[in-house]
Formats: sequence, C-alpha cells, structure tokens
Amino acid sequence: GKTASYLRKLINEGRPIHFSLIDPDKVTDLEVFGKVVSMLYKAGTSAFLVGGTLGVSKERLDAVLSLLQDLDVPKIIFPSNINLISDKADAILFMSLLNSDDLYYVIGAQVSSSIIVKMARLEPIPTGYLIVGHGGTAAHIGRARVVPYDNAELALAYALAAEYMGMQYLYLEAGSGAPETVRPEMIRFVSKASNINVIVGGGIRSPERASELIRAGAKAIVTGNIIESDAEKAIKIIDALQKIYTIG
Ligand code: 1GP
Repeated sequence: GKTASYLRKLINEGRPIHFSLIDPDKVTDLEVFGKVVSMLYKAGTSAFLVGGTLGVSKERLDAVLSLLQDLDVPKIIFPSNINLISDKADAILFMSLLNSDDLYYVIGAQVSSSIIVKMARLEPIPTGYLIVGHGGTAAHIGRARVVPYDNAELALAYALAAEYMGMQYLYLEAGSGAPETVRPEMIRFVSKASNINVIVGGGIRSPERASELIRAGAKAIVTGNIIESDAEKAIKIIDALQKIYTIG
C-alpha cells in the first residue's frame, strides 16, 4: 500500500520518521489547531497519527481528519477502540496489544474491526503494541502487564515474537505523558537483535531525547502531548530529527 511504501522508503533512506499524534479529545480550538498542524506539516512531520484512549467521539475524529485532509502526508488512525475507525484516514496502525492480559486487546478487537477496516478502504499497517514502564492510561485500559523500563531482554522477546508473526512495526509505548520515555538502552537492545522497525512514543518532550532514541535505533518517534503544550518545542523536535541520517 501507499502509506506502507512511503514509510518503508523513509526507513530505507535512513531518515527518521516523525509521527505527530493528534488526540481529537484535546483539540478545543479548531482555528488554533489548524495553525499548529500547518506548522507541523511545514516543519516536515512525516505523518499524522489520530486517536486517543479516552473522551474521543467519532464526530471529533472525523472533524480532525477533515481538517488534515489537504496536507500531503498520510493520516493514520491510532486505534483505541473499534468505534474510532474513519474512512477519512489513509491507513490504520493495525495493532495487537502484545502484553495485554485480556484477549480482547490481543485479537478480539482486531476480529471485530477487520471488516470495518476493509470496507473503509484503510490500509492496515501490521504493528505490535508493547506497553513499557509507566504505561499511562493505555496500560490501565488495555490491561497490560507492563514491561519494566530496565528489562530490555523481555522487550526483545516480544519484538522477535512480533517479527516472527509477520508484524512490520513494534510500537514501544511508555504511555501518553509518561514522566520517563522508553530508555535508549532498550531501543538499542531490541533494534540490534531483531529486524522489526521500532516506533517509540510516550513522554518525548525534547529534541535531545528524540534524537537519542533515533540514534539508539528507533525508526520512528511519536510526539503527542508536546504538540498541545508547546508547539514550538514539537517543531524543534522535527527539526532535530531531520538533521539525522542513520545510514550513509
Ligand atoms: C501516546 O506514545 C504516544 O500514545 C505519545 O505520548 O503524548 O507523551 O507524546 P505523548
């Protein structure tokens, strides 16, 4: 598909991917929002992820996707709930929450939504979702048995399992607003010993930390909260990532 090829091309060129995560629940002023997203787009964000765990309605999701419509980067659903799937997006992170104790989040929601995804003509991006450390609201709702921040070997075991099951991406999630991000040591360990593409998110608030995570081997950085709290800082993160080439 188009979105998967686009992401693969960035990875093959050694260019870090930056995902701007928009939580429709946190979009209050649509005019301000329009300005912020156009700043992110001009700065060179690679794609928009749209979703959030609590307080998101289908109407708001659609409204946000409509506002992103004219920007020439993929709009990707970051799912939390099978009702939050919109045909206004290009693709969906089709995720299994690998470390959930509840089969619903591992395979149930996926079965309940696959035909919806097909009918909406959304491109599925096969992704393993692994919740680490703080875990935030996602860990609570998803009934995750979180992987401790310092247990890189356990993260690798999940990464290899995901890779062997054919998933293309592993999203290491510390939780939205986490006081500590996933550690570079974990990213390095997982990236060296597996071939899965690591996406990292949760608590990333500085260009230094974002760069460090990319240098450790992450292919993609997700920033959510910082876009709402300090858009200028989010732009600085994008600028910093654009200066990094991981190969060549
Ligand atoms: C949350 O990983 C994302 O699902 C982003 O986290 O909001 O802390 O940037 P932040």
